[in-house]
Amino acid sequence: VRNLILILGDQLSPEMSSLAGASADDVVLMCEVMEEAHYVRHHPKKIAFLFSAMRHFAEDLRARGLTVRYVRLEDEGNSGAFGGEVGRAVSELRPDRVIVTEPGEFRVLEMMDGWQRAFNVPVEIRDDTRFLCSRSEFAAFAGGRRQLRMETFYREMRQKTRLLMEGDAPAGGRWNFDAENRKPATLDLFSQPRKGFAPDAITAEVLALVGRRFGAHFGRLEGFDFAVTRAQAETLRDRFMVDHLPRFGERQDAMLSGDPVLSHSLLSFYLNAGLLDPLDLCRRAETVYLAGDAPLNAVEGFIRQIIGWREYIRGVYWLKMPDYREMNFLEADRALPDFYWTADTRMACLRQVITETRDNAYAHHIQRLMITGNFAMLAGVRPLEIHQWYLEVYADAYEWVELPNVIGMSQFADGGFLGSKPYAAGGNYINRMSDYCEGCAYDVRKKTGKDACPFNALYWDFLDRNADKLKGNHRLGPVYAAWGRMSPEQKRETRQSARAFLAELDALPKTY
Ligand code: FAD
Ligand code: DLZ
Ligand code: SF4
Repeated sequence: VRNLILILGDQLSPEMSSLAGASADDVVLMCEVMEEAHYVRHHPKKIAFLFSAMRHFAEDLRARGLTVRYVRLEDEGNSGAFGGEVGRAVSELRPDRVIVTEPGEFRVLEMMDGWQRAFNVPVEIRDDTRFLCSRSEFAAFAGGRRQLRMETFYREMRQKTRLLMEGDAPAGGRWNFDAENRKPATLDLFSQPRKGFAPDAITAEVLALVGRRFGAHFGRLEGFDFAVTRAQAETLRDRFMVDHLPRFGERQDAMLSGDPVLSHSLLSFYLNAGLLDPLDLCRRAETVYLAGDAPLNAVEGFIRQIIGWREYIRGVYWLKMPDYREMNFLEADRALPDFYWTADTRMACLRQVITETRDNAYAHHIQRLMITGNFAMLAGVRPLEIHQWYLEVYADAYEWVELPNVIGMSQFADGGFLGSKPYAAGGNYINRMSDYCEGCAYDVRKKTGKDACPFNALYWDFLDRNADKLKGNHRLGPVYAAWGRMSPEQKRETRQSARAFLAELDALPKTY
């Protein structure tokens, strides 16, 4: 055997750099390993999705004439780890070298760095060319700056890709149309039902396996209807372009019980696993705009999420790891409340988002940022614990994308390296952007007291508690001024309400 090419579960693209130049003299190794499914207790739908997509991809590679060594989870001899499987394949096949594409997690890259020595074979680690901005290009962009801003990076990516450009100027004369994208929740936002796929024989076998081996993990396996092949993911992509993209922008920040997706694309599972190509997706969205079938604010917003946020987040991850994982700028030290695992809370917003997360292994951006993320930050939950939760519960979660979104964007645990201010909000914001408060045991209009919305007192208490760290942030100037204008009595009541609520939270039993 000439080359042993390792393909990981989130590298399911025919264009993978590790596959460039592959021929019949090579062997492609794919393996289902306990270590990956267990290092955090992933949602069963995520495991089922990846195992089924991996098995389908192996069939595609075989159809291309490649030899695939596919190790199933319960195959005899499965060592249960990437290293063990590479070692086993090297000793049986004696390849001239091992080829991989760089992984999405620092943890896995560290393993790979040890293989050359451990298995006495050259190991070639290639760049992941699915991303527009390589790790070294991002490092050059970041330079030695203490703070980065996505907007600056995004403009460079627009120029690099030429997406939505008219000569050197952005289409429509502006780079960013977000100001038009903050429509609150109204019932006319309900979106078309999403297409799902009935399990085929491969998926049915995987579902039985996952139910048997991972049934105790948080999350429902029932109702699994994800795309598991490139062709199926492309069907979803094409439907999104017609049914949802035109309204993508205006409802981006809204949340409605009964519609967990609204006009979001629901494509992150497939982008991150390699079933869809990010640049191709953006080009298609641009074509819809150029044909006059979707407005610029929608298409620019969608493209910005992908060539802007997604690339920027990845850049920050590789720039800052491994220290980034441990960051805790606000010195938060509360355990993650049990209801993140049970949805058993009287707060309707959290109950709704956690229930949807359990059922679908999905929540959209504002739910992740302004409900579960916002609450954890206001309550002072340890960043590492909430990071672990996000990594476990969403089917699109890999550390490269999940960690900076949690540590940086949602918990402000990096002290403002990635974003300019904490995404903190009280009940007013949630009430404006969602219909959750209507069904809540708490009163969103009340600021303090036992039946007041807990987000209200927690919001001010968070700012007060962290004043020494946050007061200097110029974007928070107006809110600190408003806090300063409150009477001593109001302040005392607010602090008391927040403390009483947090004490109740700490007293809740642990069941998960
Ligand atoms: P859409 O709203 O349709 O957006 C289109 C695409 O843009 C997404 O598919 C995604 O690829 C990309 N995108 C949008 N926002 C971001 C972002 N902030 N970072 C990276 N890519 C983005 N995204 C993940 O893919 N995996 C995660 O584990 C993850 N964890 C998150 C945790 C927190 C606390 C927050 C606030 C955000 C997280 N995100 C994560 C980003 C974002 O919420 C999801 O990408 C998005 O909700 C996926 O749903 P969608 O495909 O319907 O997105
Ligand atoms: C998430 C995951 C799971 C649950 N299982 C596997 C697996 O058995 N085999 C595999 O190749 N990949 C799996 N993955 C995805 C990996 O965790 C992912 O490729 C690495 O974390 C690098 O991003
Ligand atoms: Fe959430 Fe407060 Fe609204 Fe209840 S009242 S749903 S706790 S924001």
